[in-house]
Parts: sequence; structure tokens; C-alpha cells
Amino acid sequence: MKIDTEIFDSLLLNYQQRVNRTLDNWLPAEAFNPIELHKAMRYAVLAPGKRVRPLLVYATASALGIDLERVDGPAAAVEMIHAYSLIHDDLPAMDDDDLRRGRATCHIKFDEATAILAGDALQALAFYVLSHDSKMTDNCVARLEMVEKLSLFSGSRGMAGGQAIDLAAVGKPLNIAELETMHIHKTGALIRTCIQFAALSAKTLADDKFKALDSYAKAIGLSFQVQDDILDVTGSTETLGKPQGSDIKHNKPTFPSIIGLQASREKAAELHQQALHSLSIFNEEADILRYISAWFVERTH
Ligand code: GRG
Repeated sequence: MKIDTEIFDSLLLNYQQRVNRTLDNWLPAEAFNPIELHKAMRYAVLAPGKRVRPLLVYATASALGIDLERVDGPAAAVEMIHAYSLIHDDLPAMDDDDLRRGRATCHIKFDEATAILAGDALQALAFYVLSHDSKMTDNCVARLEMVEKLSLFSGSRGMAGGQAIDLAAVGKPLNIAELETMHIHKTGALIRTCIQFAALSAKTLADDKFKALDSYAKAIGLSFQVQDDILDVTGSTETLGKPQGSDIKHNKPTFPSIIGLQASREKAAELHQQALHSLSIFNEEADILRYISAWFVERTH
């Protein structure tokens, strides 16, 4: 792979700006009633997040030669689900955090009831976008499959289920397999959804390519979380934009707490290699996906 950092960074910036515009267009204006709720939704979604999930939708679409307009809706929908999960995760009943994306968390900025409703409404809006966006695939079966994937992977057998495992694990010794199962659900499921959204937007896609992309998604879903656990130990609150040491404070099992920092770094590097291997049937059209995998394990926030 020929790494041209400048080209790839500008491509990713372009994708970030693209999804920010799409999100801005779909989110109800603050002037519309109920004003506080719409303010809270916009506040949480439009805060400066990395937009990792939309980037994956666009990068996969680009690797498959799909017109990006077709995946604007899916990219925005998955970010709305992610934003809802962050709002709810920060609530007093869950992690009780007051800093997110470098700003006060939604329930601190507004109030708890508004934050809960903002999360609920964002979840509903994601499905509205998927069912309503006219620029997406004209294949109704593929569109319905996207609704199916997002509901499955964000629900009790995906992200919300992973969160339930996480909450039940607080203060309990987990082994590495149990920790991986938790993250495969909590973080990995939504990352797999991103890749599948792009795959479903393709007019046709050979089965071996779909399997290769899904296997890539599984590897980076876990490497992203391993790096997240590492950064909770080695990062700073300022760079992370969320409280450093939060996992330790909440007595949560993490990769560094179970296998140590060095082994966690090796694990992340191994998952990156697995991701690259999964993409071996693709040529340079998938270099952006290779670049994202490297970024996931090198990132500092
Ligand atoms: C409440 C249903 C429900 C689910 C919550 C995903 C999740 C489950 C909670 C989010 C908190 C968390 C630490 C999840 C692990 C995944 C993760 C590293 C999220 C942070 O994602 P980034 O780094 O955040 O992409 P930004 O702010 O850049 O979008």
C-alpha cells in the first residue's frame, strides 16, 4: 500500500464535512417546537466528534465505486444512532459523565429528561432518514435490509446489548473472551453496520467481497475499542475531549487492565494486520480503508 497521508487526510476531511452538512440538513431546526429538544439534538450531534462511522460508510462506498450521494443518508443515520448512544451512556444512570467531545454532556447542558428524549428522538430520526431519503439506493429490498441491519445491530443483540453486558460487568473480573464479546456488541456491531450500509448500496457485490469487507469491519471494530481502552490510560482529558481514566474510575474491565498495556498494543497491531489481510482481494481502491485501519490503532483521541 502506498501511503499518501496528505491525500487520505484531505479525503477524510471531505467526508467529515459532507456528513456534517447532511446531518445539519436532516436535524430539525432549533426554531421548531419543541425548541429545547431540537436544540439538544443538534447540540449532541453537531458537536465535534471524529465521525468515524460515517467515514467508514463513505470510504467503503468509494472502494466499491458507489456514488457518495447514495450513502449520505446511511452515513448520517449511523452517526445519529452513535450520538444517541453517547447521550444515554453519559447519563447519571449509566456512566454519569459531564464531558463529551470537549463540551458539557447533553444532560448537563440541558437536563436529564431532555437528554433522554434527545437520544430517543435521534434514534427515531435515524430510521426516518433510512426509510425516507430519496437519494439512496432505488432497491427497496436493500433499503429494508439497511433498516433491518441497523435495528438488529443497535438493539439488544448489538450495541444496547453490549451496553447491558458492560453495566453488568462493572467491578467484576472478566476474562479476555468475555471482554471481547462485550465490545463486539457495544462498539463492533455499529461499525459492521457502516460497512454493510455501503455494501447494500452497491448495485451488485460479489459474495467474496462482501465477506472480506465484513471480516475487515470485525477486525477494526475491535481494534478501535482496544485503542480506546489504551487511550483511557495513556491519553489526556484535553486531547480526548472526555474524561481520561473514566474506565478505571468506573471500575470497568478493559484490555490494559486484563492483559496489560504492552499486550494491548500488540493486540491492536495484530487486529490491524488482520484487517489488512481481509482486504487482500482488493487493489488500491481499498487503500482508504487500509489507511483508516492504521489510523484506528495510531490515533491519540
Ligand atoms: C446507551 C444504548 C446505549 C448504548 C451505549 C456505544 C455505547 C453504548 C456507549 C458509548 C460509550 C463508549 C465509550 C462506547 C465505546 C465505543 C466508543 C469508543 C465510543 C466513542 O466513539 P468515538 O471515539 O466518539 O467515535 P466521537 O465523539 O469521536 O464520535
